[in-house]
Amino acid sequence: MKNLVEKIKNKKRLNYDESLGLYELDLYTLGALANERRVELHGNKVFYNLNRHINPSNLCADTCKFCAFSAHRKNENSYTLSFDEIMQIAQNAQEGGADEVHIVSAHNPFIKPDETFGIFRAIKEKFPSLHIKAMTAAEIDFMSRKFNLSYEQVIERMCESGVDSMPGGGAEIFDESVREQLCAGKVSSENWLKIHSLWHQKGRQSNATMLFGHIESRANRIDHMLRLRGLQDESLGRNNGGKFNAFIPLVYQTQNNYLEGITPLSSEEYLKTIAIARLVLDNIAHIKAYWATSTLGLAMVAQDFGSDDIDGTIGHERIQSAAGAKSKTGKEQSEFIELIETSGKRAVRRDSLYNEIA
Ligand code: V47
Repeated sequence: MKNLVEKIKNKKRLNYDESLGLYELDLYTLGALANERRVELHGNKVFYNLNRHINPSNLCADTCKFCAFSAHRKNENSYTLSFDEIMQIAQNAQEGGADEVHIVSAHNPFIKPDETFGIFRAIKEKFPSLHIKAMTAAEIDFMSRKFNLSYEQVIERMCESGVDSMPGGGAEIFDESVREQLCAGKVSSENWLKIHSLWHQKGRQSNATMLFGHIESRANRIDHMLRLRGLQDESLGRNNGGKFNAFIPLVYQTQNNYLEGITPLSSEEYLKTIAIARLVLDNIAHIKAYWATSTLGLAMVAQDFGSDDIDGTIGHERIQSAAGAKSKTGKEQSEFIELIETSGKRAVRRDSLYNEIA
């Protein structure tokens, strides 16, 4: 353990065994090491943004066991927002001062690519100041298979229609055997990484998530982080601006889905994983404690354990709140600022690519 701590202090890259070994450190030693790295990178800043989530439909061809948001066609709770409804949400977002719309849909086979791209184009034309963060790699893979388009073609159309960056969803856990149990039939790990790589090759930026606290092991989490670190090395090596901006560990929410008997993740395990992410992902600038899955209180504590971001105000959150998270109604900027400032840190409103907004 002494050697491992030395290696971290000397900023040496950690291998698989060393990364996994970090879980054996006590929480406070680990947290202090991660905090040191966080302070070097970001000082006492805590980043947040003003955003609005838009989920055009919950009607889904896939049946991921962890998901409480998706609905089958014959389920009376299934919905698909109209073009006008989506435009109205975007207008409200802009009028409410949001900088970003985060648009993620279930894999609805009845929505044609022209409709999806038409919405992005219309939002960009009418509200050019809104950054469009849209389409997970899982959605891109689904559209590609369903409508016979290559990944390159889907990505080209995203760029043409005004999508600015990609969200990090759909990554779940990369280990193939766990993935098979959780979300068989959805985008493979290899293709999730390939799609982000193609996006980065265009000089574009994206995020990466990891869903944890279900049936995965600690080793699976480390494997997940190392695959992201590997891709980020390649993307940064191109030097064209394409990269992952943030790593977002999502705490699995346990209600209303098809995974049974899962003990909710402890706060200690959450904080250890945030700290380990900060130390292992030496090439990803930001570690986001997404308040919707961790609670805002724990997201704030995570700011002393390696994280530097709490995500955004959201507006109306549907995915995690369907599975029990207390995130349905979003947050006010004033609450973020008050919490961050009273914790002795500096609240920094950012845009979607981490440029600071005065
Ligand atoms: O990929 C689904 C997750 C994700 C559950 O890029 C669940 O800035 C917890 O990716 N418990 C979508 N999580 C959300 C997402 C995201 C969120 C915030 C910011 C960004 C970003 C991306 O939601 C899915 C899936 O892993 N999810 N069900 C659940 N029961």
